[in-house]
Amino acid sequence: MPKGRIIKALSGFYYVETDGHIVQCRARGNFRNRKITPLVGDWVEYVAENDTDGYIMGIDDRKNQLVRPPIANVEQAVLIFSMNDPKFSPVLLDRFLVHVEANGIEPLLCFSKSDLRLKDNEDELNYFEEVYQNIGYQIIKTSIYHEETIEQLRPYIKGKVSVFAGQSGVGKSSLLNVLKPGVNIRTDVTSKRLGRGKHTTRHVELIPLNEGGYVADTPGFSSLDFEGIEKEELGDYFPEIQALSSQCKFRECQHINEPKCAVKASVESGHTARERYEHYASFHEEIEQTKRRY
Ligand SMILES: Nc1nc2c(ncn2[C@@H]2O[C@H](COP(=O)(O)OP(=O)(O)OP(=O)(O)O)[C@@H](O)[C@H]2O)c(=O)[nH]1
Ligand SMILES: [Mg+2]
Ligand SMILES: [Zn+2]
Repeated sequence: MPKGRIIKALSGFYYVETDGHIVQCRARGNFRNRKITPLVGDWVEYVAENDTDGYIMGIDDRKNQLVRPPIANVEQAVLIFSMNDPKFSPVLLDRFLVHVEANGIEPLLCFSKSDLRLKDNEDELNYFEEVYQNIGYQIIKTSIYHEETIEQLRPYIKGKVSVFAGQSGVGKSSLLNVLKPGVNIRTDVTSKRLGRGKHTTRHVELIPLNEGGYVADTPGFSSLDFEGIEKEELGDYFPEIQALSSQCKFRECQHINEPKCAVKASVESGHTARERYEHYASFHEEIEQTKRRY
């Protein structure tokens, strides 16, 4: 049976790329009895009815699978956060980072719309840049109006399967449009009143790059819950907290109320960013509250 990769899913159809051409498929295989739905990024086996249409019969095991955005076999998550319009949100960035870390996917931080950087949030942005760099995250700053910033991003996405994630209006589709001139993905002005995007992109799609590799453009969203993540494992998804946890007095330390906690000591001495710790504590609380409700 021929094989290919799903690069787009829309209204019950799966667009399977194989040897540079696309076969439009419906799902038919017995994976449906196992309640598995094909995802963009899946490697599938299909039967072709003709050159352009076919049926998906089987899905290969996935290396990983993101729920939001729904996509499989991702090698890198590019977390796009605009410096302005919508306003830079470190707490939302940490939410995304927890999900990416929990899925074992390599993150790349992209601070977009650098041309809109304001004088009055300059200090805040510089501060967070240093915080994330100290943890070991790579940061790229981009503006679709400055070609040299796009050239800086290019080597990081070449040859890989990357997903562009971030809230609506941060410029995910716009970045793809400049990375691959001619793709003409719809973008829209962010709503003035809310300072948020209008959810212009409505489906997940893998775009093949000329230099090799794929980028998944995805619809933005502004909330992300911690379903499937236990509070006991949350610390593992903050690399700097994870690194300190072996020095806490208690082996199962959650770094909340325990005495002799190396993480809290590190926050007090200024070695661990307080904001990151606060986000950790509030996510921890949120997971606990959600559990209690059921
Ligand atoms: N000034 C400036 N504006 C940008 C930049 N990148 C994108 N924009 C604008 O931001 C708005 C939203 O861009 P989109 O690319 O649609 O954002 P998106 O992240 O794809 O949004 P959704 O599809 O809704 O998730 C558009 O008006 C873009 O022109 C940038 O680097 N600088
Ligand atoms: Mg978009
Ligand atoms: Zn601790």
